[in-house]
Amino acid sequence: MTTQAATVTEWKQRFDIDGFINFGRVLDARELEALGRRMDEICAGKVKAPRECIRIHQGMTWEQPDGTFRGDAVWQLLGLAKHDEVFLEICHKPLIRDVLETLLESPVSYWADQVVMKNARHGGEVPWHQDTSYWGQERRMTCWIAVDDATPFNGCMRMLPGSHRRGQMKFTPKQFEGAPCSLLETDEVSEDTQVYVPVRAGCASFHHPLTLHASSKNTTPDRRRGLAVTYMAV
Ligand SMILES: O=C(O)CCC(=O)C(=O)O
Repeated sequence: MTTQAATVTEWKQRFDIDGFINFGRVLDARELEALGRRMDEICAGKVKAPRECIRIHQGMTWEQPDGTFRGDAVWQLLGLAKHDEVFLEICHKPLIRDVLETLLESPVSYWADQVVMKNARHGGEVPWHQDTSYWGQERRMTCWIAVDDATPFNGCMRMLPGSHRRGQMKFTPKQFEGAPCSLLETDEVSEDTQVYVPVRAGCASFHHPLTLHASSKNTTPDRRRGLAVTYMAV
């Protein structure tokens, strides 16, 4: 695979050192447009999705008295590849699978997907965490696709390079503004060595499940949507 600037061996070396890579483009213009549109249709209640896939910002009401839906009240979309053909196609894209197989050094199968909406002006913080705090230590890996440009201003991810080699750290469930559930936070993270991982719309980063990462609130007028697709080694 030499589709991006670096060869597959170079990506793997970078990944082993840092615990993440900022890979570049994974969606073409048609796929990006279709994904963004489908998210909006689901958030606006125009395309139906199972209610359990839609998590609402705490303190906001999604279903309005006049029967319409307030799109920016959606905090997260979960597991849509099991219900929606647009999500299904993207989550099973061969390029994404190829990169994950290279990084995990194993055949992989789809496990989960989630959209973190980070709506304009009230998109919430995601605290420092390792994905293994949620899943345990299984061999899984996430591809995070930007649907809008993710920047240091609107809440792109921040990562601690090399933190995947520190093993599982302690974490505590905490309540964060806007989140409809508690989020797991790892304390004692020194941000001195953090790096911002800005990702252009249609591009993706990949991160190891032990890599410490976080993202800040979005206080800008531009939303920042991201689709995280997780695969497991089989
Ligand atoms: O989208 C975000 O800001 C955070 C996503 C995240 O933590 C993840 O994909 O593991």
